[in-house]
Amino acid sequence: MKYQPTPDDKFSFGLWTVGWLGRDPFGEATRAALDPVQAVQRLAELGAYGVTFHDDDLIPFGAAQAEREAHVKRFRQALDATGMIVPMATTNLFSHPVFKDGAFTANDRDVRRYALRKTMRNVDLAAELGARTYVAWGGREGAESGAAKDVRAALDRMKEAFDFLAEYVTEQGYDLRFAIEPKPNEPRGDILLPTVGHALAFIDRLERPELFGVNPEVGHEQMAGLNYPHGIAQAMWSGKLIHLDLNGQSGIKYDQDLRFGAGDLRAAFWTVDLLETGGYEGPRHFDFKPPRTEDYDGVWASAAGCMRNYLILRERAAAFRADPAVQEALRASRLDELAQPTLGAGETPAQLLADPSAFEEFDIDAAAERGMAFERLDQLAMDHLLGA
Ligand code: 3MF
Ligand code: MG
Ligand code: MG
Repeated sequence: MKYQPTPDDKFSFGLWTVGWLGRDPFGEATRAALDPVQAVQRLAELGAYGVTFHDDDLIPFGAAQAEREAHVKRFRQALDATGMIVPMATTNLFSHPVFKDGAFTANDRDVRRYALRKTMRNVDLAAELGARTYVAWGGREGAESGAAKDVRAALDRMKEAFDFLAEYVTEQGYDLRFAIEPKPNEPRGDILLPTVGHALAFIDRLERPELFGVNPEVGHEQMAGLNYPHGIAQAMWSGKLIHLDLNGQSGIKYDQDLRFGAGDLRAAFWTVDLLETGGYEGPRHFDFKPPRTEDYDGVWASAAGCMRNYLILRERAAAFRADPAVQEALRASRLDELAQPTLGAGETPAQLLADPSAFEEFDIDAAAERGMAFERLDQLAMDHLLGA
């Protein structure tokens, strides 16, 4: 069947996505709780290969040890029965009121120490379940007002936390890397590490940067008015795209978490084109919220839609790249020239200064007049995207 996902497609979903009950700042839950075991079974039936979780999605906050073990055991049995894997896990450092001022950067030191312990505990479980990526979204690491947070001190505490956790996984011998997930705001007025660029720069200041990458989410970059494909392209260029959160967003507003393909469809097309041609081999992970208008039939239709849209876009992007008219248009837009180094091999400043064709004899007016032919190229992309 066409557009039928298989485990080879590496589609994964967070337990908190299909398990979102529809509670929002203005209204109560519209759906009854979903058993994680049922989520695993349904996602496997739909063609996903993996499931991800926050500690509290799997084991209710504050559960006693015996209860904890029972939850993990049932989950593990569901994984074994379905062949689903856990490519990634993460910590909930945002729901409980104790994290109201953050976790790794909370002003209260005891809260920071508790956040580290909560994370270490779930890192252990992640490693036990075979996860290779540990996501860190610092949703409450931020502020609503100026003096409330000393940002430089908070970044010191953030670095301290991540250096410590990297030390811990190294000491334990876990094959696990951390992926920092940027977001500009919501639930805090302003969140630290608001964009992919901020996160990449932060990682460079860590003691073991090789153990870190980013987990960019479509909607989070778009909430900041940024171009998601450009963001993940820079993460790839830095060797730091180790995981990602695919979903949909319509412009600069609250975090919509629409199913992948909804919202900015053109950005979704370029995202798939980049992932499929750029050598990304990680999970195609969906972090979306089935709208609260939906019952559970609607939830599964929404989850299936994420995968279906990815597969349709994969087909359309491949057809775009294979089209001889597109290849011709790419040449007309001189993409092949962009791929050429600006300088000759080993060319020195003195040699460039001695090249009159680069300056003295350069026909500036002729170069300024040359059209770039981008509109024809983009219309070809549009034709492929629309199936014209
Ligand atoms: C919030 C998010 C988070 C993160 C998650 C880590 C609750 O906007 O995107 O989802 O993705 O905490 O994976
Ligand atoms: Mg989101
Ligand atoms: Mg996310």
